Amino acid sequence: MRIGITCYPTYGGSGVVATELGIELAALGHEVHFISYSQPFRLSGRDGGIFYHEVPVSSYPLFEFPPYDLALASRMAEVAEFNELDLLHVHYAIPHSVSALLARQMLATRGRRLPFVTTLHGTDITLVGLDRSYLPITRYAIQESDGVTSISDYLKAKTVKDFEVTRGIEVVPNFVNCDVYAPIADEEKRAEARRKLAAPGDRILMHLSNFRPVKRVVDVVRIFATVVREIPAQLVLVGDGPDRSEAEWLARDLGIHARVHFLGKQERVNELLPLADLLLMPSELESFGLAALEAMACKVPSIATRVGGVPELIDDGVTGLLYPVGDVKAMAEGALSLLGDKDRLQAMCEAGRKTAQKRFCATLVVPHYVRYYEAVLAAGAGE
Ligand code: GMT
Repeated sequence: MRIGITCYPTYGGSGVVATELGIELAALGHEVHFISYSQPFRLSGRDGGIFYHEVPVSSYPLFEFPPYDLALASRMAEVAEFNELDLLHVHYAIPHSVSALLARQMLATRGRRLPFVTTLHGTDITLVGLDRSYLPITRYAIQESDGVTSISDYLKAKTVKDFEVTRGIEVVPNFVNCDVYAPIADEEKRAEARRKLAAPGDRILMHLSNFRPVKRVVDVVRIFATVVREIPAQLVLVGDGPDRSEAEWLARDLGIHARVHFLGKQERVNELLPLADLLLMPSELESFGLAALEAMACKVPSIATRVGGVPELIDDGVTGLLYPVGDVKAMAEGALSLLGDKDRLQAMCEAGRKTAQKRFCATLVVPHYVRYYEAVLAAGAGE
């Protein structure tokens, strides 16, 4: 198939899923065309069969708000026509599904069929999508998509309820490449890499996100502050975003900044995650929680919140520990008790990797997307 993929190319789960999907599809022999305003950050020239088409958005004094969604629709239609795309797959409903809808209509007038699949990721439904200024058009574009997928049962139910969507939604969970995200088998190599972040004997707690308010990065620092009062440990924060400065200030105010390391945006998180003992994901909401899955594949359990789609990923007490949002004390106690129980921690590491392999491995989930594309194409074949 020739597939066009549109996503937010910046640091964020939906862009990561879209990019990894493109890479996996290309590895299966499909031709993949990314259409976005800049190159998705995890794409950096990894494989053949992948093409990138930038969407130029021209500014004009009259445009206080340059209309990216229109420029995107035009580019989608062009790329589809020039490269004979079979379908478009857009990640994050706003505004990508609306642009795809326009592109489909534009091409229909030229006698060309361009079905599109919309994948719902989270805040496109739970936050931004509920804004009255976006809700009607988001609902319309979801309803009119040729296929709609959601990354969890939770998000599907939320979409049906809040958007009164009546069309079918296929749940296709997020996935991880279990070869790329894997523990470091050689203990000496792992110990050597850990020494760059922590003294021998120190525990490493990690956080990975876009540092948006929904991630509650301040809670991460507070959890760590309690942990480090009891045991020698380091906190490694990967990513960047609006709440980073507040977290940095808090680490200073609490006098723990020498043990808190803000690494900023990192491209090869698969090399960092296996160095951690625990991942902290105290989010207000996660429709899935991709960072926790990537960590599980690396044999790193999460201390996380029982929200949204997280319980579909993390089996509380088996592959991680779940707590109410904001219960920093309980999360710190959970982290301490797990780190203090070698056998339980080891069992959780093993169970996490097994779950990643059995339920969320790219080799299982990517073919699910392919089957779904085929069904979408077959459904409209007679039109
Ligand atoms: O995190 C966000 O606010 C936006 C979104 C994104 O674009 O990164 O994240 C969502 O999609 C991820 C990938 O499917 C999921 O793992 C996240 O749980 C989900 N975030 C929320 O639901 C808050």
